[in-house]
Parts: sequence; C-alpha cells; structure tokens
Amino acid sequence: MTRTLVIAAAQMGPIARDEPRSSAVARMIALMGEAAARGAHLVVFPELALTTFFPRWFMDNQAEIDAYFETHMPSEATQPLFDAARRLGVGFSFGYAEKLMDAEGRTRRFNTSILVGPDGAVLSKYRKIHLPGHWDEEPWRAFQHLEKRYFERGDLGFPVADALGGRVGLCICNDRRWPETFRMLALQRAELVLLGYNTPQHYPPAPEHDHLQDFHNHLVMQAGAYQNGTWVVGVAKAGREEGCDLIGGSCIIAPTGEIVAQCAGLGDELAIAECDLDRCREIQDNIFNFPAHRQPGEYGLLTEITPDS
Ligand code: CDT
Repeated sequence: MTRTLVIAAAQMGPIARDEPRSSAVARMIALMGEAAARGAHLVVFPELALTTFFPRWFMDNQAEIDAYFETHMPSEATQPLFDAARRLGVGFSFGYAEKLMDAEGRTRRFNTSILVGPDGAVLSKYRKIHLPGHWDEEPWRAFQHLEKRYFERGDLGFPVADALGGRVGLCICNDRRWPETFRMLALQRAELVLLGYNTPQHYPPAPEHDHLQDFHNHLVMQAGAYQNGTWVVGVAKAGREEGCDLIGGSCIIAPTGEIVAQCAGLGDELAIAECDLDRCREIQDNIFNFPAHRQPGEYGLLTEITPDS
C-alpha cells in the first residue's frame, strides 16, 4: 500500500490589522480549493493564520489583546474552513492564538497549531514552546516581538499523532531553529513535521543578519528534515504586513534534506509535492538509524538545568 500524501504548503500574504477573520478564512478556503483541485490530501497554513502578527505591537489593554485570540475552535468565523475541508475531502493544519479557562479557573493564552482531518475532527494540537522576543515594550526597535508577553509556554509537549496514514508532528515558527524540536518529534517516530512561521526580514537585535533570514529559514528546516529523516513542510505568512517585511520561502523538504517544492512569491500561493512517507526509511534505517547509532548516554547535558542552560 502506498503511503504517498500530496501536500500543499499554503503560504499566505500579509493580513492587515483591521482585516476580519472572515477575509482570512475566505483566502484560506480559496487556497484549499485550489490545492484540492490539484490533488492535495493535506493543506498546511501559517502560524497565527487568522489575524495579523499582533505581537509586533505593544498593547496593555487586555481586551484589545484578546480580540486577536480564539476562545473556541471551530468558531462561527472558522467553521466555514472546517466545512470546506469536509466538502473537499482534505486535511489541514493552521495556527491561531488560543485563549481558554483551565480547570482551576485561570485564563491561559497560547500560540497554538492544530491538525484537522478531512472529516473535520481535530487530530492533534500543539502549543508553541520556544516563544521568541521579549516581555516589555522596547521602543528602540522598529517593531516589537512580544510573544513572551502575550503567550505562555506551551503545555502539551511536542505531539506526534497517527494521522492521514502516517506519523505527524507539529511545531511552530521559532521551534524550527532548535534541533531539540525535531529530535523530540523524531524520537516519537514522526514522518512528517508541519510548521507555520511569521519571520520578519529585519531582526532588531542583530540587523547584520537581516540578509541571512531566508538562508537560516531553509538551513534549519533542511537540517531538521535530514538529521531526523522526516518530511518537513514549512509555511510562511509573507510579504509587507503593516509596514513589516516577512520572509516567504514556504517549502516542502524531503527526508534527504532536499527542497522539493517552494513558493516563489510573497503572497497567497501554493507549493505542492507528492510526499512518500516510506522515504523516511532512506535516512532512518541508515545514516540516522537511532537504535544503531545514537548515544543518548552521552547527551545528559541536554536535559540538565544548569546556570548556563
Ligand atoms: N514567529 C516567530 O517565532 N518568529 C521568529 C522571529 C525571530 S525572533 C524575534 C522566528 O524565529 O522566525
């Protein structure tokens, strides 16, 4: 039995600050329809796909911040996306800001991503663990990156689900820069890693690296794919969003580390590839055969909490 999934990386162009959910959802449904027409089984959307990337602004009015969060999924605004997927028979994943009340009555806020099956069922959920940026307003920056202020660290670990005929792992944006993310997923036998990102071209603390943003984006995702023998689908929200340039480069990467499909522009666009999940074995049975070659007994420092860690 073939385990080939046709996957669409559904890059999105900028979302304006005043753009309603209904507009973002309509754009996502249009991309989903085109992907299905081109044979896709799975459509992958960016991080925080329903709104503009709001951590670029300092806000201290909690009601203003909460307007960017979802309290239900699906909601009235996102139900059409779930309906379209069911009608088209495709799975999809996307990121959103999640607000909930926990069992102790505490309000929690996470940067979240979900995987949804073609029947509309949520198959997996991930809450972002590596939150970049800063807590307080830093007026010297051209724009803020206040993920640490608006979200708490994810509490669901690095999930891998049996889904769509394979083992699917989720992570989000900055997670891709950390080798531990991919290794945590691969140790649970992930064959496919889905991630969305919002990555500004300009990095205020080290602007001398601005010209390397696209390179570093592909470098970490290709390394993550190869070193763990998994498919990786990385999907941008791209283009000039409220004056902030976000990189594109959405792509699908084979377990060999090769990019097999890539978006060319910075707007709403698909990159589509046939992904044979059995190709993970090319790497996982050979150069990165974990049982044969890993030396976890030598890696203790990786989980030790020390003043330098
Ligand atoms: N969204 C997100 O995590 N973006 C970061 C930007 C760089 S850190 C300020 C990223 O790692 O791409």
